[in-house]
Amino acid sequence: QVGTQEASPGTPAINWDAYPESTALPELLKLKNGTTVKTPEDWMKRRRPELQELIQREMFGYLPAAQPFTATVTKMVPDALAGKATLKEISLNFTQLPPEAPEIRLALWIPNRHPAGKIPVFLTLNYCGNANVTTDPQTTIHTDRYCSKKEWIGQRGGQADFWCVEQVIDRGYAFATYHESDTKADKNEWTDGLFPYLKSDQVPAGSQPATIALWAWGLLRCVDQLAQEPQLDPRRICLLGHSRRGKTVLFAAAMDERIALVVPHQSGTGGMALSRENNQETVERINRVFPHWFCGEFKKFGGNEPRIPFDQHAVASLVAPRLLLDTEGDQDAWANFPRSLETLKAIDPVWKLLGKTGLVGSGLITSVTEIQPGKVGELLQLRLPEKHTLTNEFWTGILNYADLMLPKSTTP
Ligand code: GTR
Repeated sequence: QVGTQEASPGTPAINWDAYPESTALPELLKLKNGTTVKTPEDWMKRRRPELQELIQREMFGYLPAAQPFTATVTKMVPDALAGKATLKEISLNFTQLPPEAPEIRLALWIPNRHPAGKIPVFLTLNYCGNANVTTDPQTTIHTDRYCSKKEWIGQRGGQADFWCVEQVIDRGYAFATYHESDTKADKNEWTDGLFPYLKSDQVPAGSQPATIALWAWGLLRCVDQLAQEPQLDPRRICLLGHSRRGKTVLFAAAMDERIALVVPHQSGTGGMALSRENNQETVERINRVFPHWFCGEFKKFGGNEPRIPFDQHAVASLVAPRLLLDTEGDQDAWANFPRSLETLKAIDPVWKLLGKTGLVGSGLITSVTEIQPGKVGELLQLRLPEKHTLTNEFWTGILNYADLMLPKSTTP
């Protein structure tokens, strides 16, 4: 059972010899066999797969393999958002899973006015249903999925000010989203969503995909679909998630090179913030309060952080050489932005090894006007005077950064 903290009677004790203690961050540019990583090929072909294996086995659980699906457009609204966008609601039905396995309901708004060429897209994971992300009266409301905020179930636009979909559309980007409970409810129960269908007998109980891995899997199936959408640019697929969903998008981008830009917004512990010397949310606390987010193996590290054979810099390093924008609020008591900036510093050598700029200067900016050519690299922390939330000012920074740093448009 994923999320079980107690070893059942008869389970052998953890062999701590395999997890030597180190208060220093484990080295990124060294293979398991001790050889130094010297070339981009050493990194991409050898070290990256080693780290992907490690973070899945010990933290997130193994990401299930992709599944084929049929994509059915269940609704098409050419004049959504007061005529600014075309809304496409697409249902992803997994053809090799039993028919009772849930579908993923992807909502996609494509700007009706945009620069020539293929359109970049932001894909997000939402808390409480697609109708909650905008006040657009045309989005279908679903009430059959779990949401911890009961007042949002069946309600429209509860988080419209947070997702700022119109702002994204006005800037010429498409916006896509799915409700996390399509894949897994945010609770320590394992009978709903896709877990019953995606768990594998080949994987040890302690490394079954936990909630964050299942959410990430759903995002990557949405990417499968977005990459096929004729108007969208498959080279400019961006992922954004907040907090627990920030942890999720970081893991998804670490596992899949199709993501051009990832924005783990205020992702904190288990996301961009290092677990070692984390004086805000400890691994012990996150495992205790949210036992379903990470796999069973991760439980042993609560109070034993120096024994984690990697740290969050290893997760973030897997995004190299792509774009990683770490957005933080300086009044956010959860996300530990100083320890997230340390992660950026620790991974910078990987971008440099791959011939990229990585960090420019300290890597920290505190205003969106600082996003200028030559002033920012593929790695950046944008820290605004905000709390634990997403605002239009963050979106302005994110979209300015995307305009500047994403590859130029592919011709239609
Ligand atoms: C907190 C949790 C954080 C963060 C946050 C959120 O309670 O401890 O790690 O994920 O929730 O998702 O808003």
